[in-house]
Amino acid sequence: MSSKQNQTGSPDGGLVLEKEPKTKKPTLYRVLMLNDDYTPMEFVVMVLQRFFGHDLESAQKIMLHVHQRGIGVCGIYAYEIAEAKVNQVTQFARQNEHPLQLQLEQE
Ligand code: TYC
Repeated sequence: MSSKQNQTGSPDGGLVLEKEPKTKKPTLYRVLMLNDDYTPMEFVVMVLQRFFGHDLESAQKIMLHVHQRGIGVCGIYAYEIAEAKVNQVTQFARQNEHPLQLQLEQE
């Protein structure tokens, strides 16, 4: 057998290279936050830090954007995670008697 061959007799050992990689990227969703007239700014900033992992500066920036423009992006996640964030934050806001609303949007 030549040094370039192996037991299958072909140079690549019969290896079939996949045309497509087996891993597929998940469809991503934006978690959007809506403005309202009642939820305190400090509460929104705290939510952005606690549930979406933003630091204080980033959370304040997003909160002000939503306050001024009416809507903004909290984060981008696979569907199950995005949906869980919406449910957790909505529950937390209602427990604290705030009308804060979130939406999902496919990227
Ligand atoms: N508009 C609210 C206020 O003036 C603050 C606010 C910001 C509420 C962002 C919701 O998603 C929101 N207290």
